[in-house]
Amino acid sequence: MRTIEYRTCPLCEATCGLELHMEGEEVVLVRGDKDDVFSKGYLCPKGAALKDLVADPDRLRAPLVRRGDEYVEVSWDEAFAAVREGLMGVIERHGRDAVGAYLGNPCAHNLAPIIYNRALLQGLGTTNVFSASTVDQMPKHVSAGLMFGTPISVPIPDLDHTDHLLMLGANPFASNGSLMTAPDLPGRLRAIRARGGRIVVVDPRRSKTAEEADEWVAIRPGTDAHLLFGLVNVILASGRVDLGRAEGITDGFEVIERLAPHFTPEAVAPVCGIPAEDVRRLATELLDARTAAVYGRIGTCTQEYGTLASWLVDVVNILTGNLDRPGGALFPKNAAGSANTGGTPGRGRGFRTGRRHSRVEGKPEVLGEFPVATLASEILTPGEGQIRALVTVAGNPVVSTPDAGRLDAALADLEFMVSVDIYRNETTRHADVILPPGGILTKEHFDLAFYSLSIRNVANYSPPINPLPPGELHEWEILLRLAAIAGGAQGSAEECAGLDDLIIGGLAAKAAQRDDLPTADEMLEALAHRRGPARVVDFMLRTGPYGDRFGADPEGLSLAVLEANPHGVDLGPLQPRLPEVLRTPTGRIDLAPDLMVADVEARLIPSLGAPTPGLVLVGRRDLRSNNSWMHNIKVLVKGRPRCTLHIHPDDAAGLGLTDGAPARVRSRVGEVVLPVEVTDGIRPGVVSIPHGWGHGAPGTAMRVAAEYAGVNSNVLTDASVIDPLSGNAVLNGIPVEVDAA
Ligand SMILES: Nc1nc2c(c(=O)[nH]1)N[C@H]1C(S)=C(S)[C@@H](COP(=O)(O)OP(=O)(O)OC[C@H]3O[C@@H](n4cnc5c(=O)[nH]c(N)nc54)[C@H](O)[C@@H]3O)O[C@H]1N2
Ligand SMILES: Nc1nc2c(c(=O)[nH]1)N[C@H]1C(S)=C(S)[C@@H](COP(=O)(O)OP(=O)(O)OC[C@H]3O[C@@H](n4cnc5c(=O)[nH]c(N)nc54)[C@H](O)[C@@H]3O)O[C@H]1N2
Ligand code: SF4
Ligand SMILES: [Mo]
Repeated sequence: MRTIEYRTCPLCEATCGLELHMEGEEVVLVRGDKDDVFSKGYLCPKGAALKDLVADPDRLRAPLVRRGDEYVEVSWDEAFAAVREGLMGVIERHGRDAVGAYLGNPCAHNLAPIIYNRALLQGLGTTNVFSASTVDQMPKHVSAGLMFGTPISVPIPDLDHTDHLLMLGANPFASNGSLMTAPDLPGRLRAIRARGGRIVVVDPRRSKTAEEADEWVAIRPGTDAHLLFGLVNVILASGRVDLGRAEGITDGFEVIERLAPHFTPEAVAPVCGIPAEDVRRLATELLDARTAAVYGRIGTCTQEYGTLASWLVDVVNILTGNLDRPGGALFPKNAAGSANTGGTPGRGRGFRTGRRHSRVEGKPEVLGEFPVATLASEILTPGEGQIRALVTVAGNPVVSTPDAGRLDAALADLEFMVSVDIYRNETTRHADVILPPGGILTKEHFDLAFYSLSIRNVANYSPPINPLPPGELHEWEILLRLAAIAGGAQGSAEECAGLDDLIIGGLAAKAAQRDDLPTADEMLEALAHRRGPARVVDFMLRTGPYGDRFGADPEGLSLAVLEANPHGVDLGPLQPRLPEVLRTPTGRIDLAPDLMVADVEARLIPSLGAPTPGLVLVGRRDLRSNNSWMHNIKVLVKGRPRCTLHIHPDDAAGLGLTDGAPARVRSRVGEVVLPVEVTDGIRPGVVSIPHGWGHGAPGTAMRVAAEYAGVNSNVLTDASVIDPLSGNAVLNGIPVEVDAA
């Protein structure tokens, strides 16, 4: 008999509602959920392929232990015993900092790691923590943290109401959006133009998004901060500055006034490769628009001036009066667990970095992490604190992080490695033990992370659909059992349950200090029928900004309310939140944080001048990929090869490259050979290779991916250059040489 289940798609940031047609425990059809309050039926090819992902025979279902070159399926007890021996052996021999941890991107898309990774890290007690954040959005966390007080306080374009959108380094027609959660981004972008609005896309490539926009501005890679400061210069010179809702609560305006004269349109034009009159016009358009939003994403983060560019996006939004107003850029109000809805409204501890520095390269800690670009050095450089064991959770750094060849070699050098992962891939093939969590349909889902970045306030909970098959474990159980082991215990089911109780007990005790909530015991009593992530989410919802406060507000949200609303609960469009949203110590916005100003003076101003000639490499995304890990799904990879080198016809002609023929691409650190795709959809002097490919290495077990291997673009990216403020890797603007292979 067919049944229908509803579920939020966990694959990207867009949070689409899926309608899953089930025969027993098998998904036979995936449709967009027309009744979903947010996605209204939208579905992309990846969401449709969820069925194949769940059924993928290569997805691991039992723990694996490596014996020589072979992996053997073992019981969970054996697997955890092997972890205990390996991990504790390294800790006894070399101390806790000898264990590194790497947390990958799906951690943000899954409740278990979002909630329980912290316990794992506490158990490990290491300072050597790394994550995909430093190949992604860390610059935005730093700029948001310094300006507004919490790293998650990112102003989000009011997409459904804006009149003018200036987008830099983002291609939502492929990515479905990032740090801008919205199902059906293509539809929402088209709607801006349909209602008479304007979209300008700044990108070295004429992406699909640029094609669909009113204007494509073909910037030289890595120069967004210069362009944005150029806009600031024009805006200040226009005399039309209007801080809008930021007026009277913003510090540092005079510092911006002092720096801006360096960045005249004429000064930034040659750096950015954009005519000075275009810089003037782009700024004037922002000033003239009734409402406007500037939005920057991965292209603006994964570059040398990533934090400065991320900051200047919001400086421009503020100077044009668009921060915190409908149609501009607003702060979402997440129903659960956001740092800018807790504590004292309008004031907080603020944000700082550099509380410690990494051992080998002396890089500052940011959000408790070190730059993943330095992971290989930390493994390969001898001395006290050298990383000798690694724990990975949902990460594939061998494909996703810079100078991948070196990291690959480094992982082979470890004394012990354990991976919580669903595949044996380029990274986990180095693990001594692989612990696979139960499949997507066996877990509960709630987008704790992305509702803090959403263009609309929404809450949608998906309960587990299928029971856990015998012999499998939930991801949260794996993480807590690892945490227990790392803390010196056995890693038993009882210890896991005990830790889970301890965690919710701690949360309740802290919340009970609020005078609008009942006692901790009363709250725990009300949650007693739940366990694991569901219990924590229920707690966060009920104590959150729309919560029922355990009965005090009977109309308020709880998990039970969401369970009764399988298509989600719409909490309305984004609303102005200044100054309540702030969590800076001053209770004010810092328009010119000291770290930024110092970096402008130390690096940005001196970098004005003629650019270095030569080809540079950027990345790109394809709608049917998801970083490195969905290439094992035939429907998503079949067809024309997508791991190709995009190059402009003039550059191709100059280098004697022809469409379809192989080219060799070399950088300071590595070399790859891949087919050429000649296209005028890229700026001359720039070439592009998508990341996430390079499959089929010995020891991996992803048969389809191996067939469509492609090459690993991060063999070319250089780990020695990072954005100093955030530790973020530079993945775009890499100097390369290209010739026919
Ligand atoms: N289909 C698909 N969707 C995804 C993913 C995926 O792999 N595939 N990954 C997900 C993840 S983890 C993320 S973080 C998001 C990212 O989402 P987006 O930020 O939208 O990422 P991209 O589609 O890579 O678009 C980045 C654009 O930046 C351009 N660019 C490169 N260098 C520069 C530069 O120096 N300046 C400017 N202005 N532009 C530059 C590139 O040409 C590219 O078009 O996508 C998410 N969604
Ligand atoms: N050159 C270049 N490099 C890039 C980028 C770029 O634009 N250009 N983009 C960067 C970005 S934005 C990101 S986010 C990173 C991603 O970097 P990573 O997170 O390191 O890489 P992913 O490819 O997302 O790998 C995800 C891993 O999680 C596993 N996995 C999937 N689902 C689950 C699950 O439910 N539980 C567990 N435990 N494991 C699971 C997969 O098998 C895979 O091993 O890549 C970065 N790398
Ligand atoms: S856009 Fe993202 S959330 Fe929506 S169906 Fe596709 S992968 Fe899933
Ligand atoms: Mo990402």
